[in-house]
Amino acid sequence: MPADKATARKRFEGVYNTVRDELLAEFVEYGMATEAIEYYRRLLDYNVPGGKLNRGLSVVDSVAIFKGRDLTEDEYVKAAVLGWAVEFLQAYFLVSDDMMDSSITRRGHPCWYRVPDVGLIAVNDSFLLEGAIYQMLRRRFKREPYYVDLLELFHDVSYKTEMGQLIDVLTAPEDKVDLSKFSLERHQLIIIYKTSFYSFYLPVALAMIVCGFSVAKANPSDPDYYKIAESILIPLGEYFQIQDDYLDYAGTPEQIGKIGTDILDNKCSWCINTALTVATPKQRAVLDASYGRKDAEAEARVKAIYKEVGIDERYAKYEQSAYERINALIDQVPEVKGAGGAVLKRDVFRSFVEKIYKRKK
Ligand code: GPP
Ligand code: MG
Ligand code: MG
Ligand code: MG
Repeated sequence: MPADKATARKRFEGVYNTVRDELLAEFVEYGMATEAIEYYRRLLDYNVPGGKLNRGLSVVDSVAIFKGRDLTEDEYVKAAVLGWAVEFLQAYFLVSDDMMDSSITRRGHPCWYRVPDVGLIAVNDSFLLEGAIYQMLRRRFKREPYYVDLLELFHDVSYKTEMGQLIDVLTAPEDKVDLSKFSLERHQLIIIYKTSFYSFYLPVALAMIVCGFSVAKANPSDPDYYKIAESILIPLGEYFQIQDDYLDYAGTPEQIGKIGTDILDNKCSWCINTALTVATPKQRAVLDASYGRKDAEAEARVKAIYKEVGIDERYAKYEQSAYERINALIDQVPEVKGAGGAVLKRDVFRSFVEKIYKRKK
């Protein structure tokens, strides 16, 4: 990792320690039992830091790009707390997603629900992770004129992600494999809702709110900056989730920090949908008989068909075309001044693309 990136990460992680200590201090103030305080600390440290931190760091980076200068200490801490709020949201989703997906490992460690003494308590733990977001926001932003905008954004994006998770799991019933239910259109709907809004739109929209892009238009003729941002960040999120789907099949556990479960779990993933569009009747019969079965040999047969139909080459082609298409969209962003004086800079979007292009984890 380049030195400046490592320094940025360190500084950002310093704010996590502050936030965690404030949350723990609240537990003390509420008179929580010592064992609950210790459990809560373990829950936070196990699940919140330790990821790639792309989403959280993007809030800080986006605020700095919008402002076009170094941030003051107060501006930095505010942006970093919002970044950590996104990371808490992600932790909340991942703790529950891993239970729903029966996953084994996450970030190179057992999934939280599989840690001894945790089990189904992880359901409540995920609620605590979500609740912590609103404690953090209240402490730092209650007096800001945009406080309600922040709350509404978190609520709205959470709801959309939960809708996405709903169609993800409904399209992947454990006991009824029916590949005719799958399609690239269904896949697109799932990934826009389950991933794009919270992973890409949310960090930039948060930065926009603190930089003074008004949520309500001052004049009807003003451009809708949030819609412009969404029109780039949603396709970018689709690209990111297609990478996630591909790496679930092609990545090693050492590389991606998790063991892929999409084939076993009957998931409506980009790989199976792409294979279905080109499979011969014979290959299709193997997929019908082997997909979504909790059985390593059946999984290997599906992977063999993926190889036969050239998934790796198809993915490389997809990745290149997505990269070019998204860059062309970014070229069209109008870099004009918003009502608060901030400019919707193209570099905010470009820095995202560069963070994920050809990622291997
Ligand atoms: C990623 O899906 C989507 C989420 C983590 C959103 C979950 C939303 C909830 C409301 C729980 P995934 O299952 O492909 O992710 P991974 O591969 O990391 O398990
Ligand atoms: Mg999952
Ligand atoms: Mg999932
Ligand atoms: Mg996945």
